[in-house]
Amino acid sequence: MEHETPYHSQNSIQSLQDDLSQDVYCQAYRFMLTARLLEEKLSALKRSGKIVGGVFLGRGQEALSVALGIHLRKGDIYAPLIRDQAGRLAFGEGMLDALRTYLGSALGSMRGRDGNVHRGRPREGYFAMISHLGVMVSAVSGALIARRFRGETSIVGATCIGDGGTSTGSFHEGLNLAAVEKLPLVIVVANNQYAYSTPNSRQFACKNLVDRALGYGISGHRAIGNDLSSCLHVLKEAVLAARSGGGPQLVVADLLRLVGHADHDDASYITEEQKASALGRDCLIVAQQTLLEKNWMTQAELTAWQQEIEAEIEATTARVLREPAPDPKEESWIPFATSHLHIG
Ligand SMILES: Cc1ncc(C[n+]2csc(CCOP(=O)(O)OP(=O)(O)O)c2C)c(N)n1
Ligand SMILES: [Mg+2]
Repeated sequence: MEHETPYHSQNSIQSLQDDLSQDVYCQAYRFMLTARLLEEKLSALKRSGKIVGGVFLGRGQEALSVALGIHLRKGDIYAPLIRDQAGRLAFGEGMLDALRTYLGSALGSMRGRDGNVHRGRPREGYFAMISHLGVMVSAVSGALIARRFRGETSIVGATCIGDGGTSTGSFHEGLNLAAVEKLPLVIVVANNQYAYSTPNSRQFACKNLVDRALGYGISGHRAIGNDLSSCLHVLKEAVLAARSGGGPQLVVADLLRLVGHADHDDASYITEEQKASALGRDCLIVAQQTLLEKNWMTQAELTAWQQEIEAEIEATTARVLREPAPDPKEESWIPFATSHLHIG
């Protein structure tokens, strides 16, 4: 039986460009472009044998990722996952820290001891990823309870997981706890239609993942995942609602992952029909078109940004490649697990 959804989603999903701020849009676009170009470089470094371990790309998901990161502020908790390079940059991570972790530099935030996506600064509320499935939902919920014990208010904790992640026990436990405790938690689901190669039809039986919000007694929102305008609007609304006492907010955005799960996956299971549909539009191209149509940027300015960012990526990579690797004899390293106990 179908139920009436109490979500603000139906308003949000329409094209909400009217009160869109040019500054925020341009800033968000720059983070998206930086993430895309940085990940292209990381992919090349992986192919040339300079990066050990997995390189996961956020291609096609940058608009959603940046929209969350840009609406968080200092003091908030952010647990980015494997496709969140854009959100990480928007939350304040420099590309230097990203490259240092991927390339194993001793000067990075993980001191070369933990690689790639497993990077963060837990004491600053920027969590290093444990797993890209549901577990960060529980980690952020727990951290929000700790913050509440300390009397901290007006903060938000957020993470962005995949559709596959919503099928795990940790997602349900973490979200249920957050709902009961009315925690200021924002969970963004990047519904890219596949959990690795398993299609949604074999993953969940509800009509739309946002319907799950009803079962938990929390607010649900829908966004158009490859439309930066929609993502910015919906995330602004969700983060504000959580910050002002509205309890957990579930945001579900439909999109298509424009790459495989990782570099070993050719994504041949994504159908041609899906790629040709509205879901398959590249969010970066959509954002570029909006910038040009609204006369917010010229083609020359877009090209100049691209050149500037490429030059910064090349210079930062060269710098990091000259940095030392960790010394196995060094004993001052605080084990990763212990550093996680000191939240905030
Ligand atoms: C705890 C855990 N269980 C299972 C896996 C195996 N696994 C790798 S990817 C994946 C599906 C992820 O799907 P989704 O969250 O939709 O991510 P996507 O690749 O689509 O972004 C699974 C089950 C894992 N890596 N970790
Ligand atoms: Mg998925």
